[in-house]
This record gives sequence, structure tokens and C-alpha cells, in this order.
Amino acid sequence: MNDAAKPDIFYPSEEVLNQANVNEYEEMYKYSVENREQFWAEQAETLNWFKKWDTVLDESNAPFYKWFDGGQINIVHNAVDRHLENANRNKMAIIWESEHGEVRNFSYNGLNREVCKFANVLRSMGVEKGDIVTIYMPQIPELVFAMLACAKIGAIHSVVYGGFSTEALASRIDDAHSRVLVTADGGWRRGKQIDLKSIANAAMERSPSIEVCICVKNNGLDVEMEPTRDFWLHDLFALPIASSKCETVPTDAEDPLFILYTSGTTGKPKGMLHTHGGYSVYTSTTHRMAFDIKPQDRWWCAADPGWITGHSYIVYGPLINGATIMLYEGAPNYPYPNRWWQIIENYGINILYTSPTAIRGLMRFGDRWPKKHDLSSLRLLGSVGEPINPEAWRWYHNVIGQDKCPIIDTWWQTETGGFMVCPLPITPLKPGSATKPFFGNELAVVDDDGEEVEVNEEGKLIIKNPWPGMARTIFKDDARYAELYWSQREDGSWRYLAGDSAKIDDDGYIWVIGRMDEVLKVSGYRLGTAEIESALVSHPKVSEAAAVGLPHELKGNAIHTYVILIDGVEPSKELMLELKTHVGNEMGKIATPEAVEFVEALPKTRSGKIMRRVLKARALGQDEGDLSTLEE
Ligand code: 6R9
Repeated sequence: MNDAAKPDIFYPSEEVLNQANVNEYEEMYKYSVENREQFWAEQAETLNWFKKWDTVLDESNAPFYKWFDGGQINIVHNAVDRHLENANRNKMAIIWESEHGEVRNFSYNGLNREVCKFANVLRSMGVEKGDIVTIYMPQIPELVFAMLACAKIGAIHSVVYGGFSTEALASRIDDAHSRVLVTADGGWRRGKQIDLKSIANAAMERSPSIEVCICVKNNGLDVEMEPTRDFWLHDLFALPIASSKCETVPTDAEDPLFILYTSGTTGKPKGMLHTHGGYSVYTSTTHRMAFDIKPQDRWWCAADPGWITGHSYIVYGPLINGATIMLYEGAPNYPYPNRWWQIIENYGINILYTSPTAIRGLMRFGDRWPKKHDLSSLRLLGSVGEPINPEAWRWYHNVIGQDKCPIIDTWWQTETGGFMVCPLPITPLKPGSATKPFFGNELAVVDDDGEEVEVNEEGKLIIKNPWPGMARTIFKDDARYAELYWSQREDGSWRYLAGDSAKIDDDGYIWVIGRMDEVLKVSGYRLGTAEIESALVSHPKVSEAAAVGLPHELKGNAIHTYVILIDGVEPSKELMLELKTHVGNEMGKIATPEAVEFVEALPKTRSGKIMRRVLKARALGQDEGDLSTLEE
């Protein structure tokens, strides 16, 4: 049967149906939305609490909802400690492989030892409950240890993706006022060493709040250490303070667990704040149900812990569920395009969760690379970060999933903490749709007036209810949080605005189309036009800049920029390349523009806002739409 003749709906096999953790959707969904608090209380019961909650959901100060208020918990108590009391103690928690083939394994017992030592070291550096520790690391086990160590002592982590550069790191340190930075000498990518410590040094110069920098020796780069500020982790671990015993601190359910900066509509990145209680319940429940987690599973979420996907589904959800997690530091196609398939075969990975960009990137090398490997251990596949195009879906399903693995396409955001729309393994699938709402959630598509649109009509995606994994606020900016995301209806109910456009089909399947605001998903990474523009404008020869996303075969979207130079500077090819590099140096390679176009003027509204939609329409040769607000 050729691709075109394949049915549009894929039904799960008997085998998948028989082993499903949840074997029925409709009735349970109905129960979960009609008895939302009851449903989430039942899920919360599966975790260990130091003290049980008083109320499941407190709506008295909406949209600042509280979940499990009055309860005491610590996510690490559930992700690590409780496994030490049962057969998981000696189970593999983390398998790590580096690009150049180094392998390190940690059992749950071993993980606990490392986390305790790290927690004691942080304490000895004066880190206390409520302090924010910034973490800037390659994808190595110490990144996970550092996150868990913070949580264990009630400190708040702010992980900055290791692919970001000086300005991105400095502004995040600054906003969080971190006293302590955890970093590494460097990382590996495509056989090259990435010099993280130098970037960290430059960022610390720009953001003077850092008093202590703990540095992990990863690739042995010769780096500059400032003697009164910088410490090697292995030196600290050799001291008596780094005892391998450390009590986990009980935190209130609503105590902050982490902030994670994400790009928003305007201005600088927003620190989305998540808490211990609801986030523990939400990530573990979604992971267990959508990915059918079994005790013997080897789970591989091939994202970076520096993004929300890594926080929720490399670290917290899977560890709470006692899974064995795979971590790989390196490029998917290094030294050859079979690297990932080799990892799956070598370690017997059962579930692979990745992005459409990664799938498209590996697909272009052809079937012969995966076909060299035994991928029969795979049971389920997952997708996240952007809509998956049907062609990539089919390849993933046929070639990687050998026609037997359901594809769990999960729609969610940094703000939502965990999956909001996703199939269960038993759900019939339509390629390109994340299918139906997860339990407890009611979604809709509305027009500009907030009215629900007809079936199959495009509009704004909204969520009509609170859920335990939701971000509680934007760090230091409650007002902006309420204003950006929430609106209240006349009947008093609240709605969360996702920022995506979508439609819902006759079967109730949700099709997410893409962002409606100034957020770009480039290779699945979330970037803001504002950050890219400000990186451009920080170049001495640039007067004004605008960035838009244009469709790109591999990356989903590619960054196109328009630049007005300062008076007297002539456009040139060299300057174009220099500006591209400049953005890469300031923000990180992922933000390097695909194109820099020199222009005399930018389309603006009368109030001076750049009309990016006009730039985009022009670039695509499309109708420019309503130009009535365009400046003369
Ligand atoms: C988890 C994550 C959020 C934005 C979101 C949407 C896009 C994520 C998607 C998807 C279609 C999916 N997105 N998953 N679009 N189908 N399965 O990516 O969080 O980095 O905050 O980005 O990503 O546009 O609004 P984040």
C-alpha cells in the first residue's frame, strides 16, 4: 500500500489495547471534567505527602489558583526518596551517554547520593529555601543532580538552556537576582567543544549578582576560574561538607519549585513559575497515562533539560514514576545519522519522545540508517514542540515505529507544565492532530470576540479550566501574568489564552496550527521576535530591526530579519554575515537569522509598533491584509 492510500485514521493494535494503563477515554474524561477536584485528588493520592492538603483547588483569588493548598510535599521526596524504600532502589534511574561514547549509569540509590552531596554543597554556599540558583549546563547528569538538589532543600532553580549565549544568560541571571550559578567547563557538539565557562564568565560580568559559581568538569577544557568566586564541583565534593546524607525539606504544595524563562509577546523573557505540589501531580499523571509507563520501561525524551519538555518529561515526571531515563549529550547525526537508532538498539529503549524537527532532520538521511538497527524494543513514540506534518508523522510511524507504535503527539507549553492535549495509546490517531484534551481539561476555539467558532473553523485556542500543572505566575509580575493569559467572562468564569491558533474537527480532534503572537518556534525551540530584534539593535551599526518567522522545511520556521542601518553605514554582504554572527553570539546559535535584509523603513502602526504580519505577508507574496492602522 503506498502512503497516499493509507487510511487517515490509525487504530491501536490489540497488543497496545491490552496493556494500556488507561483502557477507556470517553467515560473517564466525562468523570474528570465533571468531578475535576475529585479526579485530581485521586491522582494526588498516588504521591507521598508530608501532610495532606486542606483544599484541592482554591479559586478564591482567580486567576491565581492554588492547588492542594495546606498540603506539604517535596517533588524530590517523590522523584527520588520514595524509590529508595522499595525495589526501585537498585533500579537504573539514569543512563547517560556522551557524543564521544562515554557512558555513566546511576541507580536510584546512586542518584540519591549525588543529589544529597550536591544539596549539601549548595547549602554550604549559603543557599537557603526560596533562593534562586541559576543552572547553565550541557546535557550531563550533573544538570539533573543540580536541579534535584535545589528542589530538595527548597531552593528554586532557574535553568538556562546550554545553547543560549551571553546576553540570554546574563538577562536571566539578572531578572532572577541569582547569587549562585552552576555551570560546566564545556560541552560537546558534533565533535567540537562548546566553551560554556567563557560564556558564563562574560555573563557574570554583565550581571553582578553572582557571588558563587560552581563549575563541573565535563570535557576538561582549560577555563578561566576566578579564585574568590569559582569552585570546581569535584573539589567541593572532596570536602567533608559534601556528605551523602541530606534530609529532604518539606515544602508547601504552593512553594515555588522553579522558574523557567520563556519568550513572550513583548519585551524580555518571562520567568514562568511552577510549584512543588500541583506540578508533581500533573507531570507524573500525564506521563503515566499518555505514555503507558511500565516498571521495566526505558524512557528516552530526547529534548534538553533546559526547556520545559526536559524539566517535565526528562526529569520530574519520569523519575516520579520510577522510570529508567536515557540522557544523550550530543548531535543526533554524529558521527553518522544512525546515532539515535544505535542508542535505541543498544539500550533497548521502549519509548522515544522527540520533536518534529528532529524527525524531519533524520528522515532526510533516508531509511537505510534506521533499517540497520533493531528497533523492535520501541512500543510508543512521542512528538512535541510544533505541529507535526503528515509526511514526518508517517515516516516516524512506518520506519521508526514499524507500523506498530502509536504516536503520542502532545500539545502543551512552558506555561501549562504538562500535556494539555494528547492521545492515550488507545486513541485512534489522525496524523497532525494532537487529538483530544487530557483528563480534566476543556478546550475551545474562539473568535476575536471570545465566541466559540463553528466546527472546523480556525480561531484562538483557549482553556476553560484551571489544572494542577499550570504556571502560578510570571516571576515578579503577577499583573502581567493575569493580563497576558487570562480573561474573565460575564458569568464570572475564567479563560486561559494559549497564544496558538487552532481548529476542532467533527470528531472533536484538535488541530493546532501555530502561534498567533510574536513567538517563533524554530526547530521546536521557543524564541521571541523581541529578543532577536534587541540582539540586532545591540550592534553598533544597527538602528532598527524586525524579525519574523517564515516556513522552513526542516526547522518548521526560520528567522528572517529586516534591518535599518544607522546613518552613513552602507549595506554589504560582510555586514550581513557579521550581524548573523552577532545574534548567534548574543542569544545562541539557535537564534541565528536565516536572512538579514537591509531596508530603508519598516511598516509600523501609528503608535509605532512594527507590523510583523505585513512583513511576513510581503515576504510570502501574500495579501497584506488590513493596512488601515499603517503609519503614513
Ligand atoms: C512543550 C513546548 C509552546 C508552543 C505552543 C505551540 C507549540 C508545542 C505542540 C505545539 C503543535 C504540538 N507546540 N507542542 N504545536 N503541536 N504537539 O513546546 O513548550 O516551548 O513553551 O512552546 O509550542 O505553539 O504554544 P514551549
